[in-house]
Amino acid sequence: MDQSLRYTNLNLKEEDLIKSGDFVLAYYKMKPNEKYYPNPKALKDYLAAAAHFAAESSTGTNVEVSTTDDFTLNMDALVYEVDPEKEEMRIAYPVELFDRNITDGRAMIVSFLTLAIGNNQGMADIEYAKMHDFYFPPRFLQLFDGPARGIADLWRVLGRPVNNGGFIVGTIIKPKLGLRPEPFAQACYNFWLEGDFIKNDEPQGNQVFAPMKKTIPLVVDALKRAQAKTGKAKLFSANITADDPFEIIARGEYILEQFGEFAHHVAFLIDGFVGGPTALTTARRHFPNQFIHYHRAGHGAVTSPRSKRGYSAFVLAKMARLQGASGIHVGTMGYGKMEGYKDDKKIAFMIEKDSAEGVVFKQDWLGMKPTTPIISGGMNALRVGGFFENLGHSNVIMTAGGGCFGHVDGPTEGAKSMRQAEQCWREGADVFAFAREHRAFARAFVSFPHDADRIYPGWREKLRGYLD
Ligand code: CAP
Ligand code: MG
Repeated sequence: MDQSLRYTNLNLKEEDLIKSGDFVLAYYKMKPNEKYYPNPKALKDYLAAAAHFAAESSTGTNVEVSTTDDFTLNMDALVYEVDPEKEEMRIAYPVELFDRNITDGRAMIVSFLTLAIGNNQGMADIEYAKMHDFYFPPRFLQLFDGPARGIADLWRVLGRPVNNGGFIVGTIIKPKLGLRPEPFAQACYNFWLEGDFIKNDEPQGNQVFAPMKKTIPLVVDALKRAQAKTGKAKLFSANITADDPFEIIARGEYILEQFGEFAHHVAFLIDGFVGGPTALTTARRHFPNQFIHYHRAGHGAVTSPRSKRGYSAFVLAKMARLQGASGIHVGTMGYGKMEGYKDDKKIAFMIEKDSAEGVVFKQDWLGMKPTTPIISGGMNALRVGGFFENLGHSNVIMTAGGGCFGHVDGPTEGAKSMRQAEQCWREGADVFAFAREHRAFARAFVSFPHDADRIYPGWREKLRGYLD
């Protein structure tokens, strides 16, 4: 059934939709299924597919229903722009479509997902559809929690300026799993002698070989000893992800109790993609004083450019800021081990600025606190310079697991090599001249020779005598 008369209106102008403040806008790459629409590049067929997509994403189904009344028609999502050749469509969703809390009237990402990336992902007549950008109008944007804490709170704990407080040297305790409490805490201590920030790896929690109630007290002890030894504050991002919100709360409360006077040194890690908006919001609302660290493990299933369904990493990051993530992993923009691209810096800009150009929509955040880009995935001292050259600044958290625990001289020197690498970039120094003066950085060449060959050809000759 062709529903395009009801669910499309190509006379609508995007600037008017934005000016009205009454619509959430979404931009998709969509291809109709040729079995249902023989000419998917033809406007008529493309509109028919887009109309069905909009119907299933708002007020309709695949047939007319007798109960539809005039008010219902006001709630229709409307396709207002298409380009069949480029497989692009834009849909305007009336703000009133989206669910609101009975507790405080606020809006929820889970409702945005259920509609805008819901049944429309599995429709027989749609070959694929993927959201690449969305826009929230002011009156809807303000219904989201946004971050309570941010990198400024971490810089404050570290005793740094709360503006441009600089690079936070982080790691992930590796191996990913398998360390029992004592070696885990020892790894923390060794890194903290030179590093700032440690996170649990995304699956680390309360495994039977490393019960949280044995591990966390030892981590607290390691933090105290490292702070005493270095005279510097140290940070720990503790994973509290679980299926049950009450478990999330129990973990967080236990950890804060154990950290005691240093509870403000604790961030809470939530595996936000697999845990979903409920997990993130449970942490955000129950622990508003803590930095909420959004790990996105699993996101590649839908965000990868190889996936033509779901939504992009850019959309994921925008949703994370709305949910209240203080920081989210944004990838390494082609400089690390995970798939990523230089242009992914658009993700970082969108979540840290108060107004930013997106893929197609400009988004004003109206003072919502920023979400800090967290850089992770195959990073080591040799990859740092290129990354920051692309991003343009180093006011981020970078967590290097293999980059620190794979350093030939261990995690203390690994942490030092990361800090030296950022300093080298920030000072615009010649890498080889800098390496000759900074041993931990020089030893990163020995630690990661394949990277060294690729990034700094001739390094063996140029650093001869400085590598031992
Ligand atoms: C990195 C990491 C992170 C990934 C996540 C890992 O370890 O801890 O989870 O970076 O990817 O388990 O691989 P390494 P992203 O530093 O040893 O690579 O940040 O892109 O979400
Ligand atoms: Mg990890």
